[in-house]
Amino acid sequence: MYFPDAIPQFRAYDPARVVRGKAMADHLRFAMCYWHTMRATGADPFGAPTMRREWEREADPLRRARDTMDAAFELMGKLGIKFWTFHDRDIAPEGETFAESVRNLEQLVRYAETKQKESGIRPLWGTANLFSNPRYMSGAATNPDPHVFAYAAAQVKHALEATHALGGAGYVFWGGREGYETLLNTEMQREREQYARFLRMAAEHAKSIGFKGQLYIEPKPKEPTVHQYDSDAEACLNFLREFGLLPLLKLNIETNHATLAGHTMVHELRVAREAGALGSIDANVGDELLGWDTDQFLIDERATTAIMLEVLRMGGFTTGGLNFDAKVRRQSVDPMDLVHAHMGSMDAFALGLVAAAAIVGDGKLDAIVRDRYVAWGGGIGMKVLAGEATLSDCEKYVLKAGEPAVRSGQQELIENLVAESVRSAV
Ligand SMILES: [Mn+2]
Repeated sequence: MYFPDAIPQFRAYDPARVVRGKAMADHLRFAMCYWHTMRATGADPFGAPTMRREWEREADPLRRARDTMDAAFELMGKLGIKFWTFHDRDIAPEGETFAESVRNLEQLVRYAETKQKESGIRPLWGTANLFSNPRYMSGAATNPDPHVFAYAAAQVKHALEATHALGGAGYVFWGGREGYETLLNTEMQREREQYARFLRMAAEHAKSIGFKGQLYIEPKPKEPTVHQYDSDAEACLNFLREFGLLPLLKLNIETNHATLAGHTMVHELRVAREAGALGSIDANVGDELLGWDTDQFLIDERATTAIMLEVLRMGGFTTGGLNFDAKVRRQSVDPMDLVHAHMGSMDAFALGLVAAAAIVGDGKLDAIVRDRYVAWGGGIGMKVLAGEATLSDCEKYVLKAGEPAVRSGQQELIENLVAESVRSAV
C-alpha cells in the first residue's frame, strides 16, 4: 500500500448522481495521467527531484515499473477514477536497443492487463513519448533525418498496439518537438508534409490491427520548441483539412496549451466543437504570473463551468473525457498531495457540471443569444445566407430600411447569469 487507507470525502463529486439524465461519472469520465501523477519527480530547471515515492525504490527498472503500476491502480481505485492515460515510456523503461524497449513495453502491458481486469479501469488513451530521448531533439516525424522518422514510426506502431491490447478508448498525438527552433535551418512545408504522412501511416496501422479507438491531435503552440506545427485548434484544423486527415482525427484540447496560444480554453473548445472535432480534454491550468506550461490542477469552478458548458453543448463525451494532465507542485512531496490534488479538481468539475447543466436547463442564456441573431431567420438576412442577394440588393435594402438599430450585447447581464449559476452550484 502506497496511499493511506482513509482519504477525505468528496464535497461535490458523486459518481452516481444523475445530472441531465446521465450519471456524473459518465459525464466527466475522469482519467489519471501516468506521467505527471506517477512519474513526475519534482525536478525543475533549477533543482533536483524532491518527490517521496515508495514505488520508485527498487533498483531493477522493470520491478520499479511494476511497483509504480501497483501504486497507480491503488490510487485510481481509492479515488474512483475509471480511466488512465500513458506514454509508452511512462509505464516501461526504454531498453538498450529498440527490441529491448519493445519487450519491456510488452511485459508491462501484460501486467497492466491483470491490473485492469481486477479493477475495471481502462485507458482513456495511450501515446508515445517522441520527445525525451536525444534522438528526437530535432523532431520525430518532422526530423530532417528519415532514420529518426522511421524510429518514431516504429515506436508508435507498438504504442498503438499496447493501447489496443489494453482496450484504450483513444490514442493521442502531440508534437512535443514537431516544430522548429529557427526557420534558418528549417524547411517548414516539407516538415508539415512529413507530419501528415506520419499521421496517415499511424491511422492506417490502427485500422489494420482493428483498433476502434478515436485518434486525437493535441494543439500546443510552443515550448519546448519556439513554434509547433499543431499550434492551436484552428491551426490543427487547417493542417488536418490541408492533408485530408480531418475524417481520421479529432482534437484533444488542453487548458494551459490554450493559454500559451494566447486563447481562452473556451475559445479552443468552441473552435473544435463547431468543427465537429472536439474529442477529449486535458484538464489543467497554468499560473498567470509564470506564463509557462506549469500543468497545475484546475480547481476554479468558473473555469470548470465554462468547460462543461461546451461539453454539454456538444452532447457530452463519447470516446473522450477529462484527463488530469496536471502535476502537484515541487514542494508537494507526499503521496497524499496527489490525493488532494485529484479530489479538488474532481469536485471542481462536478460543481462545474451542475452549474453548466443549470445554465443549459433554464435556457435564459440560450434565449439571449438566440435573440441576437433572430433577424437572420427572415428578410434580407435569409436571402444573403441563401446566396440570393447581391451587393446591389443590399444597397436597395439599406436605402429603404435606413440606419440599423444599435442593440446591447448584454455582456454584464450574461456574466451575472453565469456567475449566479456557479454560486448556486457551490
Ligand atoms: Mn496534455
